[in-house]
Amino acid sequence: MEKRLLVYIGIGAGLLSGCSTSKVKRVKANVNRPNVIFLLADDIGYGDLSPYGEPTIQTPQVERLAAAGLRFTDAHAVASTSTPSRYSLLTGHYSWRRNDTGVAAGNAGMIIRPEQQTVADLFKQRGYVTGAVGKWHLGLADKTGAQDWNGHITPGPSDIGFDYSYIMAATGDRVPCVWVENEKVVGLDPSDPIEVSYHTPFDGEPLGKNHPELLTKLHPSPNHGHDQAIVNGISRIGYMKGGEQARWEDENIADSITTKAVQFIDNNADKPFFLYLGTNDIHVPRYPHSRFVGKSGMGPRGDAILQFDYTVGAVLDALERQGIADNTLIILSSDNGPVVDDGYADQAVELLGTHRPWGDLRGGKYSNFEAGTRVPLIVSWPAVVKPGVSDALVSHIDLFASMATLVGATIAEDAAPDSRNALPSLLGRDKEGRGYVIEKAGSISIYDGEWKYIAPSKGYAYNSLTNIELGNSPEPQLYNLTRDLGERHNVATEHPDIVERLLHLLDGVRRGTVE
Ligand code: NG6
Ligand code: CA
Repeated sequence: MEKRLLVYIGIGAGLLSGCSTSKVKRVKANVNRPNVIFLLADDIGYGDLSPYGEPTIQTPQVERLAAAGLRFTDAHAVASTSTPSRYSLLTGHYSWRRNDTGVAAGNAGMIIRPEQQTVADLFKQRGYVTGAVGKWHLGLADKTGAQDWNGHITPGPSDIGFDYSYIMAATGDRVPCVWVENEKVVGLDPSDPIEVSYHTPFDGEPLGKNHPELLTKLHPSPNHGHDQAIVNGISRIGYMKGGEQARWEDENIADSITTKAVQFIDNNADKPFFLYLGTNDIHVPRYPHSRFVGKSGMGPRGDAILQFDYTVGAVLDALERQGIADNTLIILSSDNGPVVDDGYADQAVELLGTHRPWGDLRGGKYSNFEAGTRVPLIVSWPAVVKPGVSDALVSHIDLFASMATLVGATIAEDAAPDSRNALPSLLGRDKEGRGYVIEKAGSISIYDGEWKYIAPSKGYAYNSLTNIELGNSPEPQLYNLTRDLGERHNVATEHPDIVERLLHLLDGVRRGTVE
């Protein structure tokens, strides 16, 4: 820890050096206690936001953020699905070191245990007010099925560092489809209690698979599941009964999240705060508000991107209105890469046109190839960060230690073993970044900024439901991403020495013998 504190002081000095006297004062006043917002999109791909260069989509509010900040071209989520990606982002611990961090059911127990230190704990330790708004997907209560949906759902976000929370338990396509505010379901009528099961349907509750006529908003795609409980004209994964008044309407999800996020900012504008804001956009089921319907020309998937953009704009507006935009550090990113058909017949495939959610990358969500985990990442902190583009190699795994450094928090003895301070890269002082990143999908990969090794695995090479190349192969794979960003040419047999070096590095990280 001492080492990390020293780094912190060093960076403080680095930020100040070379500035004019007046600038020094301004930065000095700001540098230690900025507000911090993690704005985490769901399933938004490398090519889905217009600052990343695809001409087919316009996201002006993300552009506004990018114009004031630093846009990273080589940023990586830890995993290609939500739960393991978010787990690592909040804890600085590789999710693949545990075997219980896969995509969580809506009644999963809490994956981060109260005794585990989180990013939110770091901020709280330093006197910040902390909040989690939006998608959670990290489990609630002691164990699977143990939630008291009609009472206090505990342990919950307040046990892992969040003073305030307004969350959906899992995903839009998983029951229970209700908001949980400070660990209680919002708007619950006690005479209509909620029951949730991931095993057994409830008598008398119609299911999507038997009652397609009740699916007034969206139908599931064939063979994807999503055909169990029907909530507001959309069938979901899992069974749910009761809580009629508390159920969300999908067209209002983004507004609910945005409103609560803006309220959190307004309520805490006079103190330093940390907000973990996870949008539901653009996860399935995609059913945006009518304001966005038809606006992208790409159907609900594109419209959901515009809705995401609106949320970004509302956050920026709130910060400006409160006069705190300059001293707020925003880190915008996505939990994993893009998927077009993820289980609902929303015409995403038919209406995609020439849009490339994955940009120049291969694969998508669930994939070992780069589109699975290379994600948009924009850092904005007007008082400190110079706008521009950074090719530094960065990973969500380092947000934990970077935030500890930023605010001078003490990292607990056994916490965040995989996280390193990357503040110099995130703030634009260091152009290189990490020596390597590790990415987890069906298999595991290691990438050093030029070479990427994908370990052999038994999984399917291709998923015909989502139409995604998963990148699993029984053979070792090696790609030179500098020359072959699209991972077309496996050169493992030509470069056994490089395979050996990366494998050795990966093993060292796995065993904990390499930093
Ligand atoms: C998959 C779901 C998919 C989505 C995903 C989780 C099926 C066939 N597919 O299992 O729709 O919910 O899990 O997405 O059930 S994530 O972004 O939250 O990880
Ligand atoms: Ca996701």
